[in-house]
Amino acid sequence: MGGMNINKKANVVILASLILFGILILGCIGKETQKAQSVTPQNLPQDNESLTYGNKTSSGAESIETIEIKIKNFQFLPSVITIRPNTIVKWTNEESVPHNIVIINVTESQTLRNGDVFEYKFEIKGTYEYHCGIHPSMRGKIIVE
Ligand SMILES: [Cu+2]
Repeated sequence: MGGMNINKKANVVILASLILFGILILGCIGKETQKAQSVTPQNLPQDNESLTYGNKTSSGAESIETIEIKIKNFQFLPSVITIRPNTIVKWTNEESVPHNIVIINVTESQTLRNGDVFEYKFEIKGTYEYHCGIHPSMRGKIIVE
């Protein structure tokens, strides 16, 4: 009697293990099928969103704009711009004559040769006058408000 009992118990344990094992395998297959179905549609739009977002911002949640000013024919184009605080202004020298940017009481760029770029981020409200240090008659104004 005692021996039979142990055998029965052993059978029950084996059977239970097999059932558990089966459930585990089914569970894994089920999960994997679900994954394969849900990954593609869910992740694609998210990736696209973050790519677009990354292009617009350089730091933090607030988007930072960049305004471009061309230097051409001894002129800043446009010569007067109005921007919001924390906007980056980017000057590009588009002619063969070297120029530079002197923002009065703020900063001064290197000499910009053809194709060179100078960027400055205006964080504080105010009116900023600037000129070319090489050709002082070239003038411009940045209004931050
Ligand atoms: Cu100049």
